[in-house]
Amino acid sequence: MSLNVESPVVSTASAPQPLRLIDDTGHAVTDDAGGFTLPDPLTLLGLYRQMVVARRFDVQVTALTRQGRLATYPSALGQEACEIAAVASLDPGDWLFPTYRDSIALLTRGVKPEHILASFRGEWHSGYDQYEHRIAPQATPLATQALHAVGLATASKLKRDSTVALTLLGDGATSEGDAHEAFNFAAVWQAPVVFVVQNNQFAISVPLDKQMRCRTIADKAIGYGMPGFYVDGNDVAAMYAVTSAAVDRARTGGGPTLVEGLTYRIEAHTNSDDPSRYRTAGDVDVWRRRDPIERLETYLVSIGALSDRERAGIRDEAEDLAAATRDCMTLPVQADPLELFDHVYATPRPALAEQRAFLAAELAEHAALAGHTAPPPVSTPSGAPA
Ligand SMILES: Cc1ncc(C[n+]2csc(CCOP(=O)(O)OP(=O)(O)O)c2C)c(N)n1
Ligand SMILES: [Mg+2]
Repeated sequence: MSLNVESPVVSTASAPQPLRLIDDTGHAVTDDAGGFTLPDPLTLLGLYRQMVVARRFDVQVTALTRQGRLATYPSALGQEACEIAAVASLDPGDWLFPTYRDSIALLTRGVKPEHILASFRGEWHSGYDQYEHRIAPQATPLATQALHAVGLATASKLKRDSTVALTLLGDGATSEGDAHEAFNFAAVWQAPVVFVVQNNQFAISVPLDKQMRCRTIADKAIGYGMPGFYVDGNDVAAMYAVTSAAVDRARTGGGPTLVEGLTYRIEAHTNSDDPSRYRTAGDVDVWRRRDPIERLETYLVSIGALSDRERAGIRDEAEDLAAATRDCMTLPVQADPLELFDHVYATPRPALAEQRAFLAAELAEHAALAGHTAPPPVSTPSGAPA
């Protein structure tokens, strides 16, 4: 029997059109949009501001990796509509369960750049106060955060409070067992949780059609017994309308929803990936032309809701944030290498204790060679002095 992994996708029906409220040319969609309506201009202006600021942060952090000042950063360039709409749908008391890709979601929820970058600088995993921001640590093991979100949502339901959990997942993550368990438990327990799948069409180098054979990820919701929405993930108006409705539904006892945002990862998977090995510059250009920010900008200008002065003000705000982001790279990294062994087991295992002792001896030896009595100065992940 052949696994037939290279055969083309056999779909029983053609892919549907994603739900959208503003099309890629910046015009309001007049056809039926599944009962969803355009958010008011003030809400859209707020989303526009957050997207512009978030993109500036993202571009700045990517630049820091290219300068060798930051070891790694998974960019969300092009995915701002999904990220910002998801965060904007939540109340301050709700919980967000993000991935490594979702730093701009953290930023939009009020986490400071230096606290976001703590983990990318190798300082500490999750450098922000999770309880203050109600944001779980950015998950690197795929889809694990979806189960955590269902757990929190189920607890919220049992306690009869009104907290909703929203989790961001990648398209690739939906192939993980954890995602299926999360979807199933959420539906069976009618947990107040929203799954926002950012279908950026790649799991590193693997395109979506090499890892699933159904039309859309949203279709999968049917199998679990929850509503699923296939949305234009570069249309922030549609993403916001759908995720807000899903959050409201969860809060009022309606159970979970799966929202798929069809978008595109414009940058490499991370700065250590070379995407030219698996996609062409032409493919990327097609999606650059569907830019979520330009689309909303065109619409807002056309209805007179965005003036040149407002645009300049937002740009200044974004530049200030970029400067603050650069500045935080000069802060010393407060990392103690021996912390690596903490919080692994409640009672340290002998093998780990041995490794810890080995590292401690090595650090002491380096300190002695460098003429220090204390541990050597900590350097940034790129090796440059902090
Ligand atoms: C459980 C697990 N398996 C494999 C990996 C390695 N890995 C890191 S990112 C990635 C691709 C994920 O793709 P997707 O879910 O689409 O998210 P994206 O990076 O596109 O945002 C893989 C396979 C991992 N982090 N966790
Ligand atoms: Mg992906």
